[in-house]
Amino acid sequence: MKAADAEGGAPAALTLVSHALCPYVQRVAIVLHEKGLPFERRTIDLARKPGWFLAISPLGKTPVLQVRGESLFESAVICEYLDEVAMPALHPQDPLERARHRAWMEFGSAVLNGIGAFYAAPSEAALQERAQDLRARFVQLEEALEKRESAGPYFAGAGFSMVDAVFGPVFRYFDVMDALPGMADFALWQGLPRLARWRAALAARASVQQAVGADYAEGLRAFLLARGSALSRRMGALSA
Ligand SMILES: N[C@@H](CCC(=O)N[C@@H](CS)C(=O)NCC(=O)O)C(=O)O
Repeated sequence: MKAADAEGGAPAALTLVSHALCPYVQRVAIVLHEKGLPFERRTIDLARKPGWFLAISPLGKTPVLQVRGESLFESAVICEYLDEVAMPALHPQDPLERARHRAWMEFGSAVLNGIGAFYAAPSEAALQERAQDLRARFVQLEEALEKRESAGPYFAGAGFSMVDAVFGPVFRYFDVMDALPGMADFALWQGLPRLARWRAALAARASVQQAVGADYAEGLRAFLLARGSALSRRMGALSA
């Protein structure tokens, strides 16, 4: 069933106002793909926000989803809207279970903040601390996966859910960052088999793959190198 079947009408022409690297944009792109909803992208440069973008994005952030003349902002809200108007449902039916999933989506946003703090860490000491913070989050995730009743491979078992749409972009950072100098020393993924399996399943999912362009890895490396951070200096030392 497509959006046209849902109460409230089809979100006919959809435009996703995007930034090429934004993980919050990616989660919306993943949900759109999972629901088979065609959409156009309008990619902006967040370093030079155009006036038309500031006029439709109250917080000046991507993503914005344009739907029938309305501009929706905040990725979680956009994802919830899409789940209400188009099948398949990516949230569980049971309200308690749905609330639990929403809480883990929020956890995913906290991990994204942790990744931002890691790549922006100004000193080696801060980088070490931020790596430990990330590692602690990953251990929490492994424990959450361990408590599941199913074997996976996704967050809630065999079916793809909204939590998966949030974590696909989280894990994608590490497809680039794992290869950076000294990353292995942080042992971020060590001894976390359920998390590794979840990450691999998300990386193989078509909706997750299509959420970024072919130049994503190159773009992310350039972005990280330009941060002026401890991680940038490690990267610069390698390419010097
Ligand atoms: N809570 C927002 C976060 C979105 C966000 O932080 N977007 C970043 C890019 S990934 C942004 O637009 N930053 C520009 C800025 O803050 O000026 C959401 O979930 O949509």
